[in-house]
Amino acid sequence: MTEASKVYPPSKEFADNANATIEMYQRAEADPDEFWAEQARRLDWAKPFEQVLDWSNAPFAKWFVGGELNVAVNCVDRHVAAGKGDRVAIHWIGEPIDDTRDITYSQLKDEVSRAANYLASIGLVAGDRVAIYMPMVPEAVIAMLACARLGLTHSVVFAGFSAAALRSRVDDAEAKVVITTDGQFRRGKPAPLKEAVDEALGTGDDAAPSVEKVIVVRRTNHDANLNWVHGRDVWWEDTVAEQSPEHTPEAFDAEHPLFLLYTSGTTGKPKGIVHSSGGYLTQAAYTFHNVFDHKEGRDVFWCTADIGWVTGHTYITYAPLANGATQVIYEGTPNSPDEHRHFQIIEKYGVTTYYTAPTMIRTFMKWGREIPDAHDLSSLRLLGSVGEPINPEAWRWYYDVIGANRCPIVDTWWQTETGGHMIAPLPGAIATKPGSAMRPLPGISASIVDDKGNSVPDGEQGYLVLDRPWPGMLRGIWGDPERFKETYWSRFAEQGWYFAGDGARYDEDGALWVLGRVDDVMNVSGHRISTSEVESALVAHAAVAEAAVVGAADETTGQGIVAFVILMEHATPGDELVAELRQQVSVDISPIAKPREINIVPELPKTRSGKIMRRLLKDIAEGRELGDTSTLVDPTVFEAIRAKKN
Ligand code: 6R9
Repeated sequence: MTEASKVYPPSKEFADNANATIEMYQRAEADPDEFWAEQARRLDWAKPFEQVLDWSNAPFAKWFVGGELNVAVNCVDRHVAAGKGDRVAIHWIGEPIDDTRDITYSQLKDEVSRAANYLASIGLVAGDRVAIYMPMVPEAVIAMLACARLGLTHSVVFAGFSAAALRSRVDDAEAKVVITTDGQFRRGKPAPLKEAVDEALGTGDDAAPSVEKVIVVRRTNHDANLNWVHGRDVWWEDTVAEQSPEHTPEAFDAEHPLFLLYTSGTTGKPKGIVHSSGGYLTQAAYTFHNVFDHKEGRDVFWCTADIGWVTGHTYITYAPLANGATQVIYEGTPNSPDEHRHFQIIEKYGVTTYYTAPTMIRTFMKWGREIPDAHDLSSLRLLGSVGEPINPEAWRWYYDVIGANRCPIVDTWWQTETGGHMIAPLPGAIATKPGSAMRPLPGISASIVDDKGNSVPDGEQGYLVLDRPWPGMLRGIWGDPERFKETYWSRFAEQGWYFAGDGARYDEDGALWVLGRVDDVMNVSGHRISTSEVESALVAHAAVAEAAVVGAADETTGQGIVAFVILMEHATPGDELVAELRQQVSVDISPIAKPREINIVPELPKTRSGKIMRRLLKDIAEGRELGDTSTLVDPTVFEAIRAKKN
């Protein structure tokens, strides 16, 4: 096993000052309802809730029954009212150097109020849907909060998605408004964005039936006037910016749908995951405070995600702002203009808490430690990881090189569907282990079971299930309650458990290892091998920067393991290296896990959220036509991979 038995306890200093305590686990276990009620009181309620959880119509949950709140007020106004209006909420950093904006909580309140006033003025009412298709500009967060303020349900569509992807999401949600920008910066160059909206929304008979208005923020000064539809299209600068900064908010029911976020399933069209207001914000606020050990007025938080995926929703827009945090939002890519950009930002803004994905860390490893070493990163005190299992090799590099052996790493397992962190170490309260998400957070209950729902012994792989409801849980799939039940609740219907779709195991010390999607668990000659375990073994070799592994159909063994690897700059490709890599896997895991095929490739296909699209690699490995590539950052990567493979 590529599994470090070494445990990393927190430093005494960190532990002494940590927000979280070990006692929280017991307290939550003893009375989960009371524990969650206590967490909900982190928020300002216009009307207090009467009941913590109503699970009588499971799996349709109601949390904080009878309570009313305004999410935007909780994220913005209440901090201003508490005298923190001059605190910076957002250090916004544009991709072009020196294109920056600092936005205080007072300013944010004015901006959100203006946007809310405009959206109300065009007739939108609570419950209407608004699509947001924007790059990482402050107006994206402002637009989300303006929707929340009015009880409009937003649906953010990642600005890297195609026009077709946008259209299907707009139609499914019947969005009345689309908020976008003229263009966006991509690796130093401006690229059009409004054009994609025009293409998506169509004209004449083909026009998206629900859309009444398109609001365009000026970002790149692209000539967005080209296809301007009079009556439909307006500039943000001419409309929102003209509004009054005063807006009186209304409170909404705790269960009011705050947003939809589309996520792709294994089959079929994307699902619009529905999130609530009170429960979602409670979990966001609670986890941010404890998992990121947030110290108000002192920390500078930076989550490198895009708002187009759930990490950006929860840990850029809602959780930091609900906690009155100061955060960095960066518009650009990590190598624009060069590979120093992230480290320059950490240094310049004194970032204390940095939250990114394993793929980013492996990319930094590939670029070499000289780059971070050239910067003063001593402001950092906590590091986070999210999105996929982090291989121990990358964990240790993150710990040593970025964290200078000083910063706890929180490996946070959660999903679009869970709303916020679910399995992660509480820093300062428990030790960490490279590659393990450690244990469910206080208030969260998970188990690892076989097909029939029996707990599997420690050390063995099983299915990860959540056996108790939690406040941030999805409330459904937009417009499709049957699919909601079928996708998440049918596998263990008898027990009433949520099936997460991930494989996991507990190790001998009781630490939980998430092994990736169960569809990523391969079956080779009857042996269950996780793609991420083989990837970890490959990446542990000094020549390998990044690896992706898929199970390809094999006549004799059921599945055969096919690996795609990116080499370190200094490595020499060739048969000898391939033999070494196979040997490495054989030694690290077992000869059964030895890849049938190792392809050395220049790049891997990834979504903007940093996930390797194994489904597509599988298509290549099995010699099929490629499936849907619409969610890829750079679909041309395939040409390069195919060229190498053939
Ligand atoms: C937040 C987010 C969810 C899937 C999830 C799992 C994988 C996320 C992980 C992790 C191992 C972690 N995943 N975090 N696997 N360790 N710390 O990523 O949401 O885009 O919905 O993906 O990502 O497979 O089921 P989402």
